[in-house]
Amino acid sequence: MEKKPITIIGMPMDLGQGRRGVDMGPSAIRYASAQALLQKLGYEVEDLGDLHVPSPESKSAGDPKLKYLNEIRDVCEKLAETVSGVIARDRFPLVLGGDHSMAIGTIAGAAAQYENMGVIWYDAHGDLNTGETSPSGNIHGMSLAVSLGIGHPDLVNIGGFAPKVRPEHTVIIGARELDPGERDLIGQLGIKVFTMHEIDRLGMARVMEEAIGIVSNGTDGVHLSLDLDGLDPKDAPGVGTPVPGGVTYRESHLAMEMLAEAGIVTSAEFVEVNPILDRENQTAKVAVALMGSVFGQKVL
Ligand code: B3U
Ligand code: MN
Ligand code: MN
Repeated sequence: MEKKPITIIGMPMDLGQGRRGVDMGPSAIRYASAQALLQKLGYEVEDLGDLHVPSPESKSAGDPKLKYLNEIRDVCEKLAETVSGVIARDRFPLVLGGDHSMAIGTIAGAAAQYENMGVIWYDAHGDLNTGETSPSGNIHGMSLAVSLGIGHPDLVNIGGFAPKVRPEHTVIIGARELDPGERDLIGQLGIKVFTMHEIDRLGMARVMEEAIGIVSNGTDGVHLSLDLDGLDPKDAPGVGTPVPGGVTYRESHLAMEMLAEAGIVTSAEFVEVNPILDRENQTAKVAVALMGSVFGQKVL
């Protein structure tokens, strides 16, 4: 398979949620030797460093229903430009986070380069809230809705077009905590959600076969948005909102290996790694191990 050169972008984003430390996620993932692993797998890798994100202490949160809206809009615009530019140079953007509000920027940038992009949202949550339905006002719980064109216009129109992705090209994997408004939206839009129930019942192999079918049907690119809280907190404890009963380390590797075999992923982000809440950088190490599988690492 073609080994497209990889560009790493750090996004020290922590304005989309309330727990400090997730801005250090990119450093923790780099410290877990992401670049060295990818080079060992035969990729040419460049690292653009971190984009600038203002610290929450230097700003006021503003509207409690959409905290740090203006700041998140501005940094996501910048991330979108960066990601779009990387793809235009025929490289694979690999974005390190950072809280999940950054996906608004990553997806805007990738969708600018693909006509019809599929999205795999690997997460304990749906991130399908709006300012009206969110119980927290945290934008990291709204980023998938925004990418589907639903939410505050300042976020929805980042990059100058909307929506970025269509519900029929979107799958959520690992969901086990959804708010009432998110459930309504899933029903309205008909998004395919593989909750933990389906993963337990069908097994990860079957879930991934179906998921790959959905995101690659009629699409010319696929973005992987992997929230580490999709995994079980025993395997990935360093996340801001752990939810028990998650996807295991093994199942997650299988999922990533199947994506690599399918050869469909054209951009990726690994988000919500919070080293302050972690144990000896375990969650960043898991992120890097999963990256290895997405980029084709095999035992034999
Ligand atoms: N659904 C809740 C909680 C949440 C969303 N994403 C994370 N937590 N990581 C909310 O605030 O929207
Ligand atoms: Mn998330
Ligand atoms: Mn989550």
